[in-house]
Amino acid sequence: MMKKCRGASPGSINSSVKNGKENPMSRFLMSVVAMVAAVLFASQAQALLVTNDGSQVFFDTFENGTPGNLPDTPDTSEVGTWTPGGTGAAWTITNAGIPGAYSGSQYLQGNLSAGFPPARFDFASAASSGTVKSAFMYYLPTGASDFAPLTFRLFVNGVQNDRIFGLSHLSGLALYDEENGASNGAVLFVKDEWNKVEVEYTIGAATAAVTITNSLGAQTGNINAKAVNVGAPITGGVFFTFSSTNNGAIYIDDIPEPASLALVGLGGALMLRRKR
Ligand SMILES: [Ca+2]
Repeated sequence: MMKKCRGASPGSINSSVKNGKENPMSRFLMSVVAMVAAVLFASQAQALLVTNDGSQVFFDTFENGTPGNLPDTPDTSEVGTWTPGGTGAAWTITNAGIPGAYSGSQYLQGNLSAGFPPARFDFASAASSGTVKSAFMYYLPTGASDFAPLTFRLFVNGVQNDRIFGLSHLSGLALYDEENGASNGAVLFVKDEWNKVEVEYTIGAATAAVTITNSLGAQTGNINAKAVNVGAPITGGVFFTFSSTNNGAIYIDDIPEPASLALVGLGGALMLRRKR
């Protein structure tokens, strides 16, 4: 989406110049197109790690921390706090250039060991109802184990066994339903590239919708909630955990904010107007 937004402005300039003469009407129309496109892209993007009924409850770009230090120091753009859990020392913030930043120049790196307890990072909000969405980027290098390097879970009250659902992947990189022991071979993670992970769950529902977007395209499947916890009272807020028993490194980053995409498009349109 970023590339499409960026590409719109130079293309607009070129198309408004014919035989060395500028066409003001063409430029104006392209400005309108650029602004409309910016709004459309903004409405489609999911930039936030976690929202509840549309409100941010957690967001971290990992850009404000000193590499090697945990947790990230929140800046004004970030919402909520998180803490390393389990063998939490395995987590760090890196700018080492591997695998290459998806957003900005820093991301969360898990240097994880096989076995239990898993390394986790946890964050929680006071929200206890509504539709929870999470979107983030996930990178698994070649050579890392396929077996559950990433788990993403939604807890009822912070107690491990009270989780509503958990998603991860197994050998073959198929989306795996932790609570019910089922793999979905139609939804696959891909190694050595950023995978966009989107999860949407309405608290109390029986399933969560998961979309994994990578070089295979956008793949959608469901994860079933743990039956005993469907409709259970939620007393402790909504907790999320990333954890891993992988023997190797994984990387997590944010997805660029819709606001910044809109500003890119709007800025391009305004620049065209100023050149009239
Ligand atoms: Ca980042």
